[in-house]
Amino acid sequence: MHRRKTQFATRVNRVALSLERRGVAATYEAHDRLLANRTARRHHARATRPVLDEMQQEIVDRLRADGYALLSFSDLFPDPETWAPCEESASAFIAGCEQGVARERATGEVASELSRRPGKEFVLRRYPYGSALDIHDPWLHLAAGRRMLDIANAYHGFWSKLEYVDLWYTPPVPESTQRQVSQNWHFDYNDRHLLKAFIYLVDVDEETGPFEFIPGTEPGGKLESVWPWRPAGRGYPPPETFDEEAKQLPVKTFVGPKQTMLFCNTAGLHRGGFATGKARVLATFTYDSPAALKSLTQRNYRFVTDNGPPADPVVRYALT
Ligand SMILES: O=C(O)CCC(=O)C(=O)O
Repeated sequence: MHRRKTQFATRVNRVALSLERRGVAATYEAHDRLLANRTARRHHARATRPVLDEMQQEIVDRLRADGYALLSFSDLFPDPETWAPCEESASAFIAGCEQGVARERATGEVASELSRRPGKEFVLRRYPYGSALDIHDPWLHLAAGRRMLDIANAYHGFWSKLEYVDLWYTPPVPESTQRQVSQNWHFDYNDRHLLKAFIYLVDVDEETGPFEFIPGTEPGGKLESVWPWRPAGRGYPPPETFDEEAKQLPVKTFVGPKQTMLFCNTAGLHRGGFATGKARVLATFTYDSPAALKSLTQRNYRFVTDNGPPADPVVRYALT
């Protein structure tokens, strides 16, 4: 009797979960087509369009053609003054992670100052959910600056939201370790309009868990039918079969020196962070649509300000 009740409860849970997922997906679609994203598109269409310089335009063109654009930080930000505060913050983060990881290895105990998210413990994060960030934080300052936002908005065709700002430190694991979650091929299910920026904060080679992407698998891309995007959908093709299939596809593996910068539409298939030789460290920003924030995702930070909201409406829209 108990067993039957348990099986029944499991079935009810599964049905409830599936209904909830369908409800969330329907809310997303309504906001994408009719509500929040329509407003964001209208803002973009009505406001004076920023004039993109050659580099910004090239990034947008490459994103439209291939779903990604690879460059060096200094291609987009030639002034070394832009990098200086980022370097300082990155060095402090790396030093803290190295100390914490060394202590964990020595004591076998978890270092409580290292921030990990349940389900993805292999990544150490600079900003746990709910972190209060102001515009003086070097990464928020960079991510919410017009040089970055104008690229995101031109690519999306609407005023984007800045959903996520973080630094990730991924310590190496033995090669025999099984890949976990985002180390496997997947698409991000939380928006079809996704743009992520990654900046490598160390040199990344094949053994440092490089980011990988299959160009064309993003929504609207030539290969989108390989594993079609769905809101709240099955983001992970089964690795047992797909890892072999991927070998026939035009996989891009982004190895590169420190300050390599990559823009990518991660609604297409990607994976990364399987570091086996040395730790991978990067900065990552996500630009998405208001529909995603209304239904499928939430910001990892709280924007705080003493001087009222930012005066520039594009920046204000991205942060609030
Ligand atoms: O860690 C990586 O390289 C993969 C990241 C990823 O899956 C994502 O940002 O959506």
